[in-house]
Amino acid sequence: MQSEARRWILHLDMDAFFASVEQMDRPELKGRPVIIGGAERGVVSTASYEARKFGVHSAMPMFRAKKLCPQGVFLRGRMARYQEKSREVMLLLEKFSPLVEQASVDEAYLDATGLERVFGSALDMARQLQAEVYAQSGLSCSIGLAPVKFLAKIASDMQKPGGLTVISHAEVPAFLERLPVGKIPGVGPQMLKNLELLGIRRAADVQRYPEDFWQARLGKAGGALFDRARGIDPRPVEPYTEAKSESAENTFARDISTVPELSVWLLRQSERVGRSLRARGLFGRTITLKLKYNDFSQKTRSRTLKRPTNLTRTIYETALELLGEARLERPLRLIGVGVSRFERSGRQLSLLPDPEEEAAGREAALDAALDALRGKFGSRSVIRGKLFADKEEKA
Ligand code: TTP
Ligand code: MG
Repeated sequence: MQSEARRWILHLDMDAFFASVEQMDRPELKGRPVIIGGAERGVVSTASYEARKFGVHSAMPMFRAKKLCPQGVFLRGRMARYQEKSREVMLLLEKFSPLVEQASVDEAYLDATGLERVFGSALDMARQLQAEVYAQSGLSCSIGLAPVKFLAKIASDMQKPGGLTVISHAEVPAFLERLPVGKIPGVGPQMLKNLELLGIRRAADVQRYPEDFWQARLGKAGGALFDRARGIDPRPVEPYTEAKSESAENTFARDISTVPELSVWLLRQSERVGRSLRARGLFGRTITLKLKYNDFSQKTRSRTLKRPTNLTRTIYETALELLGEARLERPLRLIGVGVSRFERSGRQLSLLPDPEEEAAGREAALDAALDALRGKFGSRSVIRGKLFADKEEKA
């Protein structure tokens, strides 16, 4: 507990993120109820704080939002733009600490331990960060500062929008005395009911029963609940390492020198890489083609895309372009494709504003369907046949 005493975790969450971006890009929308949604299952993605006064909130059916707030400005949303602003904010956070973990499209944790010495106090650092986010991105955020992750997250939500909430080390016990147990992450509606039956309403009440009791009932989750209820959350801030990559390569039984033959391998590899990225919920910005000639000399060529992707088609087509540019010098004994510079997906990737994104959405649906089939029947069950034939002929 000694080292815990000086730990500071900051959690940042943008205010009404998608709606705020629209209000910033279109100043005439400032102060008006803006509701983003409809693209995904006909529900609200988010609503500006002006719209929330009418009772509109995320996940509500759009028709209901229209009834509650007929004067609202209803928009489908522009996911690419939100991703761009998200990236901007995340890069800015990295100027404050190398330990930044993006948790969703508009949320991040930052390990602020020790930064208080640089900025005067942890609170000063948080203030400066909040001001900087606003100055640089034009968007407002709420910040929570606490000794551990889950408390920082709860704190960031306490005074939205524009909030800055600190739970100091000394305040933690009193905070847990008051905290409704349902606010502890992992406590869902069913568990909440069971806890209520045991007379447990506040986080601190969990301690009325010993750790064994919780572990016997809930297993691992019981241990975590018992810990959180005492203010313990050992999870570190895990910065995302961009160096990671996903790749596939094959050495041929005999050397190959024609593009149509090579493209068959590339397609298979793109599929493998894409599928693995999709399974991990990752998107990569850089596509790399690797070639090894029959004299064992090796060559790589990379291209960085405007938007991160995990689509088989995009990976494949980029690799094919790179192959076209490589001008094969001699027969190849190996070809491979890799994707790197990962970014996390937003969870709302089916918000499809512009035509390019619409096409990407259709591709994503196709990939998802094929992934599901392969998951069921094995990776060799589905083969993309003529799908990319037009491109292959050109190549
Ligand atoms: P949140 O941070 O949950 O919501 P928010 O930023 O709009 O509002 P606030 O944090 O001030 O309460 O989610 C971030 C973005 O994610 C949000 O702007 C839109 C999107 N989103 C959805 O698309 N569907 C959802 O159900 C939720 C909760 C969010
Ligand atoms: Mg938010």
